[in-house]
Amino acid sequence: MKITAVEAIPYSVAYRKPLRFASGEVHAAEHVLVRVHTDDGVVGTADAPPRPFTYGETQASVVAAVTGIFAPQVTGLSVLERETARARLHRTVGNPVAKAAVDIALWDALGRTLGVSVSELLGGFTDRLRVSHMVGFAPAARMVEDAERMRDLHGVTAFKVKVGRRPWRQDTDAVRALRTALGDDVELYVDGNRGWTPAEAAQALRAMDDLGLTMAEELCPADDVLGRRWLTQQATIPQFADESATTPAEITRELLAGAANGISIKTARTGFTTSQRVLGLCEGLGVEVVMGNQIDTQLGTVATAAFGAAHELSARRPAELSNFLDMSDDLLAEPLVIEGGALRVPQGPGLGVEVDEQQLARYRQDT
Ligand code: MUC
Ligand code: MG
Repeated sequence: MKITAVEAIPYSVAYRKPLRFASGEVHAAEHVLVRVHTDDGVVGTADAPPRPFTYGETQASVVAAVTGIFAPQVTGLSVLERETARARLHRTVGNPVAKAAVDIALWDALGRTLGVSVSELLGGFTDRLRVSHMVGFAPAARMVEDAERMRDLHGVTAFKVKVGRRPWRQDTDAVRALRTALGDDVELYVDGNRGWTPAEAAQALRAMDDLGLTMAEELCPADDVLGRRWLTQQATIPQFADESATTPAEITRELLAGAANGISIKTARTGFTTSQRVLGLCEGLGVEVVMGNQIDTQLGTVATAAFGAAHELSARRPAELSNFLDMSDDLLAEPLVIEGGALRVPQGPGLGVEVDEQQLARYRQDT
């Protein structure tokens, strides 16, 4: 059960259709595959998607942090010593995506060692999640086509629409076009990725008041401390925090300040061990969570699904699990399937999925 090595393998897989949003755009999954090896020959695996525009991490910085700092700190620990591993990782500030991947790979190794699914180890609440699809920036008609394709091919009936462009009317018009085309039975909510000022956000929310949105995520810059509080206090739908609330301490501050009333949990940035703390905090403070997407590959999606399905609170809302469908290829041996608007959590030991070594050899960038 002892960790003998931790690898960090940079790789790149292109997107067929890039995702565009207010803080950036992603054309290729330039990620890092993290693998934890144990002395029993077990290998735990996780995906690290660097997001420089959110956390400052890059593919090279994730490789450097994992191999240079974290691997020596966890090598020699048992895969059962997850709290010790977490404490050691947290001696270093920042680097959330690198830390999260080491944590998830460790849980995968633990599940494989015990022969149990990680989702069951974490809580085992359900074995499937309803799926929400993120619709990126495009002309309104193309955004409608994207959502209709997801509904027709995969039965998806919940959509997170990217907003935060200027002028804001192009976004409110696109959300209106989606509501008109998809009807009242689908769930729509919006994510601004910090694109609007509080005044723009308030105007845009008023312009969408009749569209039955269920929530709005991160409409304004995280540093607009009073502006975000002002917006949340007047909004008629819950305001969810994503980039402004990436640690338990930030989440506590945002919620107690009245600057948010829901939290996006991303396993890509808080792994499983810290995501459980985030979830407990949200439950204790009585706010909803959404399982968010960090533009995840299939492996990243499996981690989000394993965690989301493990607990009652994280399984309530549709989880953002579908954007891997826009990638040109993937590393997993068996593709994930979204059917009837839901994703079934893979059931094997650990995360229940295998990386295809030939695919990894094809896309890795370090050889
Ligand atoms: C989101 O919820 O903001 C966009 C960038 C990223 O890291 O995650 C996405 C989705
Ligand atoms: Mg977001």
